[in-house]
Amino acid sequence: VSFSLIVNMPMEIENYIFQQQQVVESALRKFVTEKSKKPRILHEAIDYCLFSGGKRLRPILCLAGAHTVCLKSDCALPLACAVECIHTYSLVHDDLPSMDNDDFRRGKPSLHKIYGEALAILTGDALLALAFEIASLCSPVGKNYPVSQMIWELARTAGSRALVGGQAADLEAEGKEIGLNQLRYIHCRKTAALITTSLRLGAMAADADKKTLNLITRYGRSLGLAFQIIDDILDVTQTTEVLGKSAGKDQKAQKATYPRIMGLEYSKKAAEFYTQKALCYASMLGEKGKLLSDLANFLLTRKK
Ligand code: GRG
Repeated sequence: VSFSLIVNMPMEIENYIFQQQQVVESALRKFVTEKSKKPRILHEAIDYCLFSGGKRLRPILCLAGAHTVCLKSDCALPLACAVECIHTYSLVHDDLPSMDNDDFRRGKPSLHKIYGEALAILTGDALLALAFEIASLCSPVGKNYPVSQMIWELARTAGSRALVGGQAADLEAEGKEIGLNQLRYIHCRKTAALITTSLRLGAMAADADKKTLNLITRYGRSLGLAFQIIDDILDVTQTTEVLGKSAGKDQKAQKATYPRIMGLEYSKKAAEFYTQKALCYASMLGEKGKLLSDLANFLLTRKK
């Protein structure tokens, strides 16, 4: 798949995000429709969750990681689509009755409410496999980071030390009183890891030097923590209708969140603190850090 990703900077961050969303949307469509459409019901389910109004944050960050290194870079597109497939799979499995038991996602019935639990598990499994199939199509611009290294990093991030590990720790903490350190441990794995890897993979595909990659990594960790805290704040401040969250949440074991442990005001300060940290790393990138600073500021003030 080849799309023109040439970005003319400076550009308003909202325009950048909108433009990259379109790029990701068409690339994902292409990757998915290239697949055999049988079994029909499984592919219908894949379409349902992959094209249901996600913000495409992780793929945009992946592309932004590449654009930070080289504005004319379109090499990260398969990786961008791969991280979105992993993110989507994690949401589908997270919504299952045995996990977070959510009936709604993005204002629409969760996948298992429409297709049943068994098919939702299989859809998640298929998306996880699809992520690696798509990622393997990446052709990095240089020789510093072979595709095998990027696939290794993606696998580590999806696995027991990060995404799945964070989810397991989250489930274990359910109904218990946990402290800020444990909450941070969960957030680092459940949220910040995939966000950081998205940025890193984009930068690696564009052949970032070691110093740039290091700063982008630190930026990603802080941005990821800020993103999760903002998500928890929005959960409290936005109406359930706007967020499309399950109205039955109260009947379930409450998950630990920043606002629940520290209160809303402290949580807002924490989100600002981690965003400032991200901004600091972006500024250390000099002129080329502008895109990442704009993205961090945008995410801090997001409303959904
Ligand atoms: C089941 C392996 C497995 C992992 C689940 C992703 C996850 C871990 C749980 C979902 C619940 C949650 C609060 C996750 C933290 C990450 C997060 C804030 C996800 C929502 O991301 P957005 O806002 O989603 O980017 P959209 O809908 O825009 O794609």
